[in-house]
Amino acid sequence: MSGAIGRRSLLAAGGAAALVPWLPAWAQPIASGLPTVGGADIRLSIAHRMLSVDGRTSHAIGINGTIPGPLVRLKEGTTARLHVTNVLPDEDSSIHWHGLILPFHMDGVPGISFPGIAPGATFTYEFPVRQSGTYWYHSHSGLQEQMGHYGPIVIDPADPDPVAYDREHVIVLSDHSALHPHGIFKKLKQMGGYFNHNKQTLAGLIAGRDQPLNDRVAWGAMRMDPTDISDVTAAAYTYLVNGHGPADNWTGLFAAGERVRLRVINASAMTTFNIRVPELAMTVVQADGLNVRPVKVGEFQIGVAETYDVIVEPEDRAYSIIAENSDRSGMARATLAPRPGMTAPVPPLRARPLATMRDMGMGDMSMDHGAMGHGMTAPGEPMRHGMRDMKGAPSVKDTPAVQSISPMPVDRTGEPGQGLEDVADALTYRDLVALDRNPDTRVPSREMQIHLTGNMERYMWAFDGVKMNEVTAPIPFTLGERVRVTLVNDTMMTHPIHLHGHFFELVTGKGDHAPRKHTVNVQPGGKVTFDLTADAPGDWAFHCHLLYHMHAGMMQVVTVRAAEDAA
Ligand SMILES: [Cu+2]
Repeated sequence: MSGAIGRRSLLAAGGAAALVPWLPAWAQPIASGLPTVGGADIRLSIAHRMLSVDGRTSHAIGINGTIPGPLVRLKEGTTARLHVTNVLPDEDSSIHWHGLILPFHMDGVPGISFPGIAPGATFTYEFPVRQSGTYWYHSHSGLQEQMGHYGPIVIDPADPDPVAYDREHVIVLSDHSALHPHGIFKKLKQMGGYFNHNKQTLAGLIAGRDQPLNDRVAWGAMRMDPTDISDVTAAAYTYLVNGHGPADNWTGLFAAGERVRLRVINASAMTTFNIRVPELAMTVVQADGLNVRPVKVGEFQIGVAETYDVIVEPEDRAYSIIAENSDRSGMARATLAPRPGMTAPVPPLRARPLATMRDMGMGDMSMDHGAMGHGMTAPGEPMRHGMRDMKGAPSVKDTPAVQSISPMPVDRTGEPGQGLEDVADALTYRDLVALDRNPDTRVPSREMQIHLTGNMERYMWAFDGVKMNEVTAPIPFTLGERVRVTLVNDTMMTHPIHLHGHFFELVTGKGDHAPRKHTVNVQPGGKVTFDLTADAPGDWAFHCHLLYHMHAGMMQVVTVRAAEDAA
């Protein structure tokens, strides 16, 4: 329980090296590998524990006593058998295996795939391991994920790995708060911008920073805030690498000359990260667990629940790994070093970004965030009406969960994401090309559009204006059919949209080598199109992976049935 607290006082007393044998692996800020479980029968136990971050202790939920939970290491071609015990005294729990292709009743979503795991009960998950790569697992019960209930999965391939590397480090990113998640949600419900301490100020206006006055008036008339990039910011969060805060400085070791594989997992509840290792190029080799053609970048955005594997070839010196929240309100920080105790400079947070007219779904009508002041000088009613024209989206139900409809959403898969507008060598989805040919290259026989809708003021989030608790029927797919799905973002937020039990192919012009993903970030005012083969019978969760958006209703159920079963 108190290992991490003990570590700090002990560190003060002696040298880190002398202590290493006495501490569990997770308590060591120097990587000697995450605690790992594998083999024919894996046992995981979910329980309360205390977590110490940068010297401050708070209440959390861990798995097998650690946060993140242990690395689950599987092998493609075997059968996974995982016995999960819920030691929480008074609430159900669950584990969802994010990105894994498995029978739907092993998917771990209470109310959709199974009843959940009652206090004191053990549920055994058993499924064939049909893939390889970097994935993760987390609770799908309540808001437990925010409290530390998540961990990494690495599946070693049956065939030789096409990615050559000498050493690997798993980098689990997360957002930790000393506030209870229900408290965070309550504050968001009371005031959507509660955690935004980055609002524009009168001082900024006078000093000529930020937006000019007429832009501010126009945005205000629309009841929107261009500094509103993320709902929960560094005001509430400390950003973690493998459970360690920036001051804890988790350190991954390497030997000069090695090719080091970083398996980066965004296990946070609400945070879109921009990742860079200053002065070190990264070669992206895998996205969402599936190999892609190597692409060299200086920085990349990782949405909540996405994974990226990158190769770095560091020299004999230390480097900082920087994971900056896309709103630039805070960062996670870790170190790569050839020897323990080394550090590299940590760059300051960069200037915070402002949302643009493109983020409002004004598409190519906008030149830049100053455009409205010139092109549409009349703030107020006409504009406001234009931002909520339901005729532009006939499939969307007119409910309070719809604050705006993007009048001109555009494909933004060629843009790197918020907080990276001024970074030249950042990854975009259009840079991704699958290493292997897509398993299904049929032309879709049907198309559908789903709108991502929200109301920041009332903190309501939904698909097509209908919250999960108001949905009357699942979204039906016929087993084996191929469908083209377009997600249209009518909100000012980036939403990481996740479909359980399937991979889908992003339509970005890569033909039969389209990148395949389980989670896709849809930029504000943007749209993303993917092709889906509905090849997994059963009921599957489909939701925004921002935890509080899902909790507020941005979730539905997809059902895949054989043609003869369909009503
Ligand atoms: Cu969302």
